[in-house]
Amino acid sequence: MSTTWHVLGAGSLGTLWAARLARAGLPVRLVLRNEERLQAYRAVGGLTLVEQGQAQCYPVPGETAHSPEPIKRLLLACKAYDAVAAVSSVAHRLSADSELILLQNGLGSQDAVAQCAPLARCISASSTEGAFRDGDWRVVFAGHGFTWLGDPAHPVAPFWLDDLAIAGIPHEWSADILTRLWRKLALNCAINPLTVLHHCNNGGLQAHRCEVATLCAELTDLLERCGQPSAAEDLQPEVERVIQATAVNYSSMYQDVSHRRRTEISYLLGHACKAARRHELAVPHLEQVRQRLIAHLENLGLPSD
Ligand code: NAD
Ligand code: KPL
Repeated sequence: MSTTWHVLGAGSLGTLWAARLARAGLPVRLVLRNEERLQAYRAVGGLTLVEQGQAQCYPVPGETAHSPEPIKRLLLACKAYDAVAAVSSVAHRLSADSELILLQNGLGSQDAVAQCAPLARCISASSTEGAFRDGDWRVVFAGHGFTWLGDPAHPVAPFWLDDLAIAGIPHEWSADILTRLWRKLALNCAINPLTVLHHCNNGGLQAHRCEVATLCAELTDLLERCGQPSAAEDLQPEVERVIQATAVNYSSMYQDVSHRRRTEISYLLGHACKAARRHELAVPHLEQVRQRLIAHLENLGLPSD
């Protein structure tokens, strides 16, 4: 009998993973926030995944964090700022042979989660897949991509990667997951805040090349100082390539702000600036962009942490 995948966070990525695992016949259970959400979910009867315009409902069983069964494999699919509270809510169900797969973008939440679940194995993930919610319990698979998974503490790949292959989730085990997370963080720091501040899509940053280049130079120094030289390599040309390749898209931070959702600023630019302070590295432009972004969010009445 396969180990059950408990998916905590029935949002965009959580639904995308849960639906594909369930479709492959693997045991999946959704962990919902409270009894009220569980009743609402049960009334609908399942998660709907929309792919190429086709909607399909998957009746994945739901439960709350208070359910008594132990959790062996937990896919943590909430935002970075919710990760610690979400894991704490199921901490009593975890043990030394539990494994946590952390889908959060940015850096900082992974270490915080590991501290509040010290016995469990924590596997970090970095994903370029894209999905968004177009209703309660309903998610649109918007962009095919890839997910890298890795465990900085133990390089050995877990056997359950086979489940991902069976479920058609494109993935690879990465011996240098931290490098991947830092590289993605740097890309997000060079692009996302500026799209919010200049109120433009990614392509709009082609009119702000100097500003992007200045941030890339500081991010390159920072990555090197943090012991991540591979993540620093050719950062600026890659940022320019991403801007060009995704010119018509709006960055995830832009979309969060335009939908009046809390951003993950503390786990992106906030984490970068904090690391720079720890290494006594001056990053005046990154710090200035962070301050401008905080002021912008406060002006809009959105959380700035
Ligand atoms: P989301 O907001 O769509 O979903 C998060 C879900 O977690 C929400 O349904 C929320 O209610 C739930 N949640 C939060 N705390 C909870 C708790 N304590 N108990 C139960 N449920 C709880 O977020 P998302 O877009 O799926 O993003 C998740 C992470 O993946 C983020 O860090 C994001 O940056 C990253 N990511 C997202 C995408 C994407 O396309 N959506 C792509 C790459 C990376
Ligand atoms: O990942 C992104 C995002 O919008 O979050 C890209 C497209 C790389 C822009 O930073």
